[in-house]
Amino acid sequence: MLTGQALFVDDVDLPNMGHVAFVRSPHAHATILDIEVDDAKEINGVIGIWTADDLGDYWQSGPLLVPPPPVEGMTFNERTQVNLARGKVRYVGEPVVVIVAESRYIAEDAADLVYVDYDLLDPISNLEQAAAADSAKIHDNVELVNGELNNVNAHVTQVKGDGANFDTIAAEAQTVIKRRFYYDHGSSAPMECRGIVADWNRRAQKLTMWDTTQAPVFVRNGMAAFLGLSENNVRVIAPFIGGGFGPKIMMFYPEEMLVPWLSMQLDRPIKWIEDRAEHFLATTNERDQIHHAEMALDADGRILAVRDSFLHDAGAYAPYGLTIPLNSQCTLLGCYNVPSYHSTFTSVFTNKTPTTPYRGAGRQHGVFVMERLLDAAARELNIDKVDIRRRNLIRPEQFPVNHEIIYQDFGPLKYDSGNYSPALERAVEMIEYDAFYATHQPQAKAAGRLLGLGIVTYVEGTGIGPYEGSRVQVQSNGRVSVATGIGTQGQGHFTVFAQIAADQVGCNVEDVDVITGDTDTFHWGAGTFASRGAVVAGNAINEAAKDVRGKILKLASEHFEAAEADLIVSDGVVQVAGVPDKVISLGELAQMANPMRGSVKPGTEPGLESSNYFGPEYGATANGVHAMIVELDPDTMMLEIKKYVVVHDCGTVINPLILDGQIHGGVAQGIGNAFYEKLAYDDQSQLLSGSFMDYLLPTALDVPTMEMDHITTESPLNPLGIKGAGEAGAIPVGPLFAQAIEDAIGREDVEILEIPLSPSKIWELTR
Ligand code: MCN
Repeated sequence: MLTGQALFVDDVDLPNMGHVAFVRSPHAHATILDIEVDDAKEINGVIGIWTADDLGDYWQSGPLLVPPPPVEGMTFNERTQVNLARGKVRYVGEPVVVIVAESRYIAEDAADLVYVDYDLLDPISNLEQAAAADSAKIHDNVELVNGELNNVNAHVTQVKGDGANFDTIAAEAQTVIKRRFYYDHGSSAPMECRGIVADWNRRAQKLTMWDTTQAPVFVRNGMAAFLGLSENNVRVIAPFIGGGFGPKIMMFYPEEMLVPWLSMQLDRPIKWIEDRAEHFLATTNERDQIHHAEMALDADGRILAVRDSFLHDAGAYAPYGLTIPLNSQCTLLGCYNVPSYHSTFTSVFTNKTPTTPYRGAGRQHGVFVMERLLDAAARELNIDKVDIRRRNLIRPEQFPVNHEIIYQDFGPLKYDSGNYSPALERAVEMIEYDAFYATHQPQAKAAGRLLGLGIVTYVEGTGIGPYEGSRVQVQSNGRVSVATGIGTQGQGHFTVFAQIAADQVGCNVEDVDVITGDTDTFHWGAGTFASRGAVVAGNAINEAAKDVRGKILKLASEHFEAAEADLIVSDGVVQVAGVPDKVISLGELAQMANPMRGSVKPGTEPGLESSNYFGPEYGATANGVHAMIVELDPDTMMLEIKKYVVVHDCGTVINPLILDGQIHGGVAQGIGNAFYEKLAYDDQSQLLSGSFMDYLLPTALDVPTMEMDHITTESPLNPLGIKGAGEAGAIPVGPLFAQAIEDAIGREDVEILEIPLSPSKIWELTR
């Protein structure tokens, strides 16, 4: 990758390839009166132009990706995205016309000559406005919920314990903390935007698709179904990808649906590469939520009950389902004993780009609410902020913990295992909590400097099913190949999966070749999301490699006429213990397992090969603590991170270097989301920060060196004892910033209830 030799989608260059440009809506909410394409068709080099009317039945989108959870009494209005807008546009950037030309230049020129006549409707740019009973309707036939909530995608209530009686509990509590919280939109901003090349080979009746997807098997299955092909006649390759971070799981984007269809229509390869401006408008993003949350506590600061009601912004369509708000609802409970919980969310349609999971996938919203409520309670009850957390942590003997509500995998929200207190105490020690408050902060204050400390905890539900699979094979040259169905976006899967296979088989890690993200190489699986690769694909590889090891031992024991127990497999050779000349390489054994003379006996198979699968009973819960010290410039409110500490528990660590890299990356994104980045919309739902001139990503200068430590609490749910880690860095950074900045400002009347922050936001708050 670093030398530019890796294959990215834009590197795929096929003979006779047509290039796509889209005409996208410049308006957030409008009726389409007329579309005029004749002038565009006149341009030399234009191959074809399609509007929704030209697509026949294909104008409508595919099915919902994740169906609604089985929560009793919920409302769910399914509105998936259409492939090209017909009659109405619902967000800026929605595709209206698709053009194929001999080059992208020609296609873009033609796009300029397409005239669309719009009649403007009231755009809905804000969540509370969208939900108001008298607001404009974004979709037809979406009835008011409870006679008052408009534009509802979903309305879901989940209750734990005595949560329904929150008012009674609150009446007897020492204190009740009640706040409104706001978490704004953000973009995942990968280095590489989306891209698709599709090549329909009529003679072979085979569609090959290179796609920047995180879920190649799902895309293969979906495209086969939409195009009326067998799954074996579609090959989806997810090559190297410049970052996925969630939005590249989304199926099916209109572009993903249309490019293969166009290849079949035109009988030639078709390519579409998303540019950055399109990415800001047309790739899903995440974040907008407004919470009204309450926490009842006793005099010792123990949580008695929490009640939360929140609005979640689905955007103009909700093709993905309810993963984000469900994650917010579930992750809010965090590391704490919350005996009673009442949570309602209303996912509403707005005239904005659809929202789908982005690293953390709604978990950070829940953590923000919980940690901020605890901070406010600590202040009110005059309890130290670490103490209030200590008093509420779930204890090791309480696991497994069943929270009684439904999680994103549709099973009950259960924590499999954990040891939360040592992680908190280690972070307290590493950030030098006591010394900070005894010495550093008072000294700084005396010198007119604003130093603040933040310390927050979180859980991350990881490693959910349904399953992944793997095929492990010893090749006749002695190399071991591993194939799995998930895609890779930079998580280091090639290394860690090789480690797992090498450990099991008994070879060197350099002798393992890993293939991910090619549906012709491995047929089954789900994809890379929800920090599940290590747990689910990792354990599938472990199982398949175990089988292969069994075959190696069996064959070698026959060959040497020695008991399997006397064989040692390591460094790619099998040896009879204590007999140095009885040694054979794995390559030679693989050749013997594929006989050119004699036969493979009934009930046995050729080769040293196995496919195996792993599906966890439910997700493994990782946890952690982030702590940081910041200094605020009192004149500019610019912030400097003096120290950043992460203590993390993801069970068995496969590769400490990769794990640290994952956490660095997550924290960097968390810092961006907490302090720099914001998808700012005006009241017409026009994006104001749609380029990197305005959408501010943190750079290496803004992201601090991190000090890290790991606690290991193995998950009982998988043989390797792993929990996922891919999103952990990003999850608790918002409340961490809020707490540390509040602490630096050090005024009773300044409380931070929204994310993202910025110097100007802090300035406003302090004035
Ligand atoms: N790992 C480990 N030991 C553990 C847990 C994980 O060594 N106990 C390693 C894994 O083997 C893997 C990596 O850490 O190499 C991440 O593992 P895991 O938590 O299973 O996450 P996934 O492999 O499922 O990756 C998805 C996750 C998600 S959901 C997002 S979003 C995200 C992330 O990974 N997107 C990323 N990290 C990313 N990193 C890069 N470079 N690019 C992205 O798009």
